[in-house]
Amino acid sequence: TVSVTINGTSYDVPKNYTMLEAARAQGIFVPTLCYHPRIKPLGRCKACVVDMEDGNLSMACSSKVADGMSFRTDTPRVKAKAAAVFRELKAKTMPVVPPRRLDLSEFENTFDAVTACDVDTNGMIMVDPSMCVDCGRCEAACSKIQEMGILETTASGVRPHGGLRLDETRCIGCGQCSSFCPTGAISEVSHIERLYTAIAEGKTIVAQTAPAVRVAIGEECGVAAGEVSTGKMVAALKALGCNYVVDTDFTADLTIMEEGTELIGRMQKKWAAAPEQAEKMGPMFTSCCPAWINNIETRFPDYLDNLSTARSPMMMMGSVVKTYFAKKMGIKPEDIFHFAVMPCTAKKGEIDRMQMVTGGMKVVDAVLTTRELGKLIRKHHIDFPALPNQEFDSPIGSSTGAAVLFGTTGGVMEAALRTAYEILAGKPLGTLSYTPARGLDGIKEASVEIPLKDGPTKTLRIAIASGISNANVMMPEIAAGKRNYDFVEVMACPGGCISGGGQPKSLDPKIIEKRQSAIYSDDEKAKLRKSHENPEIQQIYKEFFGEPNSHKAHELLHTTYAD
Ligand code: HC0
Ligand code: SF4
Repeated sequence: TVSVTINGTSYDVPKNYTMLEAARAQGIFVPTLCYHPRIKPLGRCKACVVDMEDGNLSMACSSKVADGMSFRTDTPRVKAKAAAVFRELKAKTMPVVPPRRLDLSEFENTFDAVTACDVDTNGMIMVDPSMCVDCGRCEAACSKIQEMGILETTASGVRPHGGLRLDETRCIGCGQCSSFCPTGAISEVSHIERLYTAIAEGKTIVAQTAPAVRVAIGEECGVAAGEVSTGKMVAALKALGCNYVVDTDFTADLTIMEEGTELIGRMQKKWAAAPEQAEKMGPMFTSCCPAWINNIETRFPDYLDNLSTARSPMMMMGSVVKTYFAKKMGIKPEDIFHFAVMPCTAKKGEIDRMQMVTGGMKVVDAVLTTRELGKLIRKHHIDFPALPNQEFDSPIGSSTGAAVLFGTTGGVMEAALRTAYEILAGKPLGTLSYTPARGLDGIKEASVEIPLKDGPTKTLRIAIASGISNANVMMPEIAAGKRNYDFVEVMACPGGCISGGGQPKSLDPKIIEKRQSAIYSDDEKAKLRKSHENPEIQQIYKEFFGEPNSHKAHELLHTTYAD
């Protein structure tokens, strides 16, 4: 540690701290705007200046502490500087002409009514330069964290690079930019109006909720980060007018059955092939992250045949709700409005993919992000922390610990191994918590030895890419034969869905770890922890699908990709 004096009092602080971290650690307020704990200091807004002993002003976000240093955060000129920064921003972001709402009802399946002028959208995110304060956080999220380089911030606000419109770029819709934006200049395309319209039309409202929403929705409505709010989330959705609330975790278990069966089929062929031929087959990639699908379609189309054909759990739930569930409940599918609450902005694009049209229908009608659900809960004055816990609706509401793991990087892999290993080896994988798949490293890999129940021991080489930048490093190396895998999980957001682009905005540097621990604890608490043990999954195969990868399963639970 080093000793620093702040506002006349001395403190011992770690020597790698910035002045900002040193002050905040003592509870001393320093205003910031462009600073974000998960981005290297940008030093753009200058709201965080402090008064140094030598009479200079210094930016606290980007200067390190030194032993014996002394500075003040409370002098009149520091306050005047911060006030000037915010005054200027306010002037910039108060549009002279209020944005005009256009009637775009004929396009309602593509995007909701959007504001006029310069607002740009690709159906997943929306960019409104008139609200931009030029802090640069979105640009850093896109180019430094995701390494996509789609955006640039200029004096006239944020825009895609090179004068392109968003849908002319290779933006994958991950929404990381929107979760770092402090003003709403970049946001998700809102689907809240779709829900209100459906309620007004008297539709039967069915909601599904993603694994990662339950560990983050509380942050929007007065619950501490890292707590699991499943029961309150269900209660809040019922209070908002949902007739049924079902669990995406149920179809995460269904995904394991479908994708696991597909993997086993591929591996049996691969293990039987000559080694050279086997290597040429390449790995199977997971297909549940829509931003990853967008990325592979635009950047690596040669690998489309390596994507699992399983639809994402969200889309599987759409099919199940409008067929199996509708029939059981005696409701006509066209009278159902089915929406998903997701931690993700790219999911808003996934529901519009033409490959997902099933029986002439869109099976998921809208996607609300965790942030949008938070907004609704607050708008309707629902006292979230005080809500009683409610259960998901049967018979598509039960799930296992394996399913909730989907919400974090490595979780799909771990869930798949629990089931695939047991089917192949005829006995359980030694440990339920498979540590090589855990944690937040960008690329994790492991070899799993599987003693086949009817043959020799085989090796399954797995890898997990957390964040699209890591996937984009991995892909050319796979193509060059430098990385040889059998099964690869990719999630486009670093950490997986827990840090999805539609999750609550947070300035807590440990937020991803907190949400990840919540996911792991939810798995540990579950009575059943393997997808194939879920009784409602066994029932839906018995009553409806027959068996995994059956003809009916292919029709409703699998898809194709665009090249
Ligand atoms: Fe995810 Fe999913 S785990 S993508 O991250 O697979 O968004 O939470 O809902 O569909 O289950 C997001 C989260 C989902 C899907 C599931 C998968
Ligand atoms: Fe970049 Fe993702 Fe934002 Fe698109 S959605 S601009 S890829 S951060």
